[in-house]
Amino acid sequence: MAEQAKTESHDPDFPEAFLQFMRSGWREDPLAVTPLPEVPNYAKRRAVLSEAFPGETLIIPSGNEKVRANDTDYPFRPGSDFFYLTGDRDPDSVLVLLPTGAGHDAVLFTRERNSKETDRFFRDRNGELWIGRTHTLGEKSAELGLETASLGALGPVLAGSAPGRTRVLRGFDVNVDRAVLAYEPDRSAPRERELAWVISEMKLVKDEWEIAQLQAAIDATVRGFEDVARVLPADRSVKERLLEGVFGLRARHDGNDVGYSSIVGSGPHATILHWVRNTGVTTPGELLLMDMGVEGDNLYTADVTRTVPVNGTFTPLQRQVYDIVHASQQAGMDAIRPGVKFKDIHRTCMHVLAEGLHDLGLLPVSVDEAMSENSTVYRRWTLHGFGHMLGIDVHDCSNARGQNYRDGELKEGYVLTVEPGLYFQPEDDLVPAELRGVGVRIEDDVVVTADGCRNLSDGLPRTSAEVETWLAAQREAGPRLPG
Ligand SMILES: [Mn+2]
Repeated sequence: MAEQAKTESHDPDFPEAFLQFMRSGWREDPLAVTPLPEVPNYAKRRAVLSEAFPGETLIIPSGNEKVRANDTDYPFRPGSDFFYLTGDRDPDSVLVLLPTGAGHDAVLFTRERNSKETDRFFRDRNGELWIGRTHTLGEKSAELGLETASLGALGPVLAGSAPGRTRVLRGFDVNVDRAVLAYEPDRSAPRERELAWVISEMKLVKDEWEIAQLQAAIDATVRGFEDVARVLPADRSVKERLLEGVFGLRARHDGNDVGYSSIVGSGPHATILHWVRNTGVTTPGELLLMDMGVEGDNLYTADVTRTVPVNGTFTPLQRQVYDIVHASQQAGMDAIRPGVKFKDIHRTCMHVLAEGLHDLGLLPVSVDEAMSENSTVYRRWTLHGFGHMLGIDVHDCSNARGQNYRDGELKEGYVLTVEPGLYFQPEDDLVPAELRGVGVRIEDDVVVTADGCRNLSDGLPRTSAEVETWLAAQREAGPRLPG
């Protein structure tokens, strides 16, 4: 049964003569494999994790492929924590840290090749004839600097790991979750959460290599925004999806993909925080909000938002709203330095927004009252926080404990977004008609330095005047393709 490769209903049959013919006459060319230059980074991280859990078995899966429809899957992306610790990109792989006297041995359990030795080579949709050459266990080991073993050997390891001395990163691999539950059904959730938060908190401080990865992703994102500006007409409508597609082309060409679904919100769509349907069209005279980020080759992602006037010039009211948001963002950036509380940056940004809302005549109470903890009515128009950590995940470090993130202090090497916004819903009867359907967000990615922060996305304009000049210059330069 194991050798019975799956055949789809639309696949032709396999007559015996054909099977025999396909089983011979193939050459095996050697594959040149060299260790990835970033291997020492992954090893260093595994050593930190090892120290946090002496004597325990740690199980961190890559995750399984997800069905899109019938026999087609979504493009696979490895689990972020797994990738952070291994550099491996394959589905179903599982990193196991096995305790030894002096620490842990790291073993990567991973799929074997469906190479030419069995009919899977040409019959299975995971066969190499279908998907291309994959690595042998030895080749993968050489490339990742990590001991490898066949996925088939994982079961006994899971079954043999000591109850109460094993932790699994759950929710990625159904087979691993099920196997561990089978021998330890009363596993306590806090132990599992501890593994997740330790890894998340390891990721808070980015080293030089990681900052270089983020910078590369952000630089590609800057080029992507330029590409989009160059095809955005000032005097006629185009589909939001044209802009999404142009940016997506840049993301696939210069990086791995987009780091999250691009938000391209024209006019009132700009007030919908996660507008990813992108079914609208641009309208001259309205604003266009674009929240887009390239995920680089090593899976670090940018997260950048710009709001531009489609016809090239802000109206006085659009400019007033834009300038409030910009002032809020600038105040946040000015406040960022090591030792400052994450919550205080939030408060700084929101205070500027609340003052702006007061100036627009919208706040029903004083700025101070609106800012008090038991009011926060200004949030009707600000909706979200000032920003979040950024890394391999667009919302990085999301399992970190509150005391080290939302309630914690910033440290040198943190990378975070600063992204205040103002959003006036089309159906909001508490704002004047001319504000309804206006949404503005400005989002940049900054790294905390010894005495402040550095804006990694300063390749894009931020002030209203700079945005107008930049948009005009891009249009003047004309459309371009990556490459
Ligand atoms: Mn963001």
